[in-house]
Amino acid sequence: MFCSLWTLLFLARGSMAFGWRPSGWGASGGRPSQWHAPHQEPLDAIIIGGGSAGTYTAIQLQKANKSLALIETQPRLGGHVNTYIDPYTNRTIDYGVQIFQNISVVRDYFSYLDIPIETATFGGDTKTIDLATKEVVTLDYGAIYAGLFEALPRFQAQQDKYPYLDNGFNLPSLVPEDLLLPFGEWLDKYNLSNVAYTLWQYDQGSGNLLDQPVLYVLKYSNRQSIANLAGGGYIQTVRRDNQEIYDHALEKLKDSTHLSSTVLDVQRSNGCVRVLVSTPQGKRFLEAKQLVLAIPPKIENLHFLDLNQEELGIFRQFNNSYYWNALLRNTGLPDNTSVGYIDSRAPLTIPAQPSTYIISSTGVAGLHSVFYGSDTYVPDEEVQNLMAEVARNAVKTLGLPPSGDMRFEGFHSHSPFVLTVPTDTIRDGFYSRAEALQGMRNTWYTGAAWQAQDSSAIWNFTEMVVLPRLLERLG
Ligand SMILES: Cc1cc2nc3c(=O)[nH]c(=O)nc-3n(C[C@H](O)[C@H](O)[C@H](O)COP(=O)(O)OP(=O)(O)OC[C@H]3O[C@@H](n4cnc5c(N)ncnc54)[C@H](O)[C@@H]3O)c2cc1C
Ligand SMILES: *[C@@H]1O[C@H](CO)[C@@H](O)[C@H](O)[C@H]1NC(C)=O
Ligand SMILES: *[C@@H]1O[C@H](CO)[C@@H](O)[C@H](O)[C@H]1NC(C)=O
Ligand SMILES: *[C@@H]1O[C@H](CO)[C@@H](O)[C@H](O)[C@H]1NC(C)=O
Ligand SMILES: *[C@@H]1O[C@H](CO)[C@@H](O)[C@H](O)[C@H]1NC(C)=O
Ligand SMILES: *[C@@H]1O[C@H](CO)[C@@H](O)[C@H](O)[C@H]1NC(C)=O
Ligand SMILES: *[C@@H]1O[C@H](CO)[C@@H](O)[C@H](O)[C@H]1NC(C)=O
Ligand SMILES: CC(=O)N[C@H]1CO[C@H](CO)[C@@H](O)[C@@H]1O
Repeated sequence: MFCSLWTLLFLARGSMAFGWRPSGWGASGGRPSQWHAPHQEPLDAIIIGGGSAGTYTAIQLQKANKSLALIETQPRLGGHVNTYIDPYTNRTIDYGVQIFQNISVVRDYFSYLDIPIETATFGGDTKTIDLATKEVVTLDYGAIYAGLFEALPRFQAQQDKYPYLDNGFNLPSLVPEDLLLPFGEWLDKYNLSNVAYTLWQYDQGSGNLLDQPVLYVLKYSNRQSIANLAGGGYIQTVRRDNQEIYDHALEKLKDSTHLSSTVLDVQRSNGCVRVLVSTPQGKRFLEAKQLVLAIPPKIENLHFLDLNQEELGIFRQFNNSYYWNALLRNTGLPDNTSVGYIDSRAPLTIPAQPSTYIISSTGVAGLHSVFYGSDTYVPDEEVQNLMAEVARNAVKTLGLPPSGDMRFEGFHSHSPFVLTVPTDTIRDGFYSRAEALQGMRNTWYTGAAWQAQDSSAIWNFTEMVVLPRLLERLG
């Protein structure tokens, strides 16, 4: 009820801050309809970010009969999903998000969106190149798996010490020192080095794995994920079209979704959230009772937000890793052959960053996906050149004839990827202060920074932690 009273003040502020002039209102020069329209009830929630977390939140709020707006900068929902439709075979390839966890939250969500699932399979032949010698090495998979499966239960016993890491970062005020150790030291301490290489392959994009605080590794490789690795199995979509998850969600949400839209300003006061958004149809002014931020909360992404000192103090501290993927046609590598990497001179043979994780077969003739990570900034153009070079070198190392017409069918930066803070900052209670922001100033937070780079775990976190409190607030 306070919303309307503040509208004009907000519009005045918006017009000053962004040079809002009548001539700039929409292509026709008309005014936003909200300017004159008598105020309707504010929406229940405005969600900023239509990736994994924001789309899930929107669908669940809609199911609970709440009114909402979902704002996404891209012309599609889905965030890190990259689905390519091969024009030659009409087959789809997911070279972004690929696998999910077999948990009820995921099964229910996919069933609601009519997305059939099956147990994930990882096929094909992997050649491993040693970056130190630039030669193909034959790995003794029997010994590797024996070591891994001996160590996994001991790894799980360590995870079980921290059940509060399942959802969110609910760290005790005295953060266990083990969680702050660099992962490499912790592996030595508990004789768990046999899990290292496999976790490096799974925890892609998280920077230098062995240097990271154990906390982040246990968040990414959470208990459910390790259980899948140890035997339960991941799941994948039968139609191998993960964009379809989001396209089906969009069909349900289309009246509430603003794609290709940019948030210009957010004002939160007196129990009301006011958002000024630039849409392809012109500027829109939205009001809601609650705000959900489902974007990476790096300070440079939040210029539109009326941050207070507490929020600023949290968001300005995030560091991040960098992650890229690409789809290459005609690399010269055989179909169904993937190329992995070790560095025999590096600790636990894990290649130092920046590095290629894998050149992966896709199951579709002529196409391979490539994944590249760094803990420091690298310009996208340089990464793209490095990926091409890595593919050419792999072909050469495998003794195959070079390809004359290799080309990129897709290339994406997914940075900022994993958001982290330094060890001392964790010890000083960063995450207690961050978690305390939930619900403050009618604002809620979800997404990878609050859980991990794992869609399934993000949906579970959203379902179990964020939505119950948000719905309670909405009454
Ligand atoms: C290559 C790759 C492979 C992956 N594979 C898997 C996998 O197999 N399984 C798995 O579970 N996870 C996987 N992940 C991780 C998973 O994608 C992420 O954990 C998940 O997408 C994070 O969800 P999110 O909602 O936090 O962020 P995102 O999905 O990135 O969503 C954020 C959204 O907000 C939008 N946005 C940003 N800023 C604004 C703004 N100012 N206004 C409006 N919108 C904005 C973005 O465009 C984006 O759509 C993978 C990630 C990558 C990059
Ligand atoms: C939402 O509304 C529909 C139709 O009015 C109703 O059937 C359903 O029970 C409501 N759901 C909730 C969660 O209130
Ligand atoms: C391509 O595949 C889609 C999805 O399976 C299908 O709907 C469409 O008809 C196919 N198109 C062609 C040209 O085969
Ligand atoms: C998911 O797990 C259940 C057992 O909890 C199993 O019955 C089912 O087959 C699994 N689903 C898939 C797609 O693997
Ligand atoms: C470490 O674990 C390996 C098995 O992975 C075992 O052979 C070895 O004895 C263990 N070392 C110590 C010091 O416990
Ligand atoms: C890859 O291997 C699978 C299973 O062996 C086979 O069905 C498929 O045709 C192969 N794909 C290509 C592109 O060779
Ligand atoms: C999902 O949430 C429940 C309840 O908090 C938790 O017990 C479980 O471990 C979570 N599962 C995953 C995969 O995150
Ligand atoms: C916000 C930010 O970038 N913080 C830190 C990231 O990591 C480097 C190296 O540890 C620090 O110097 C930054 O201050």
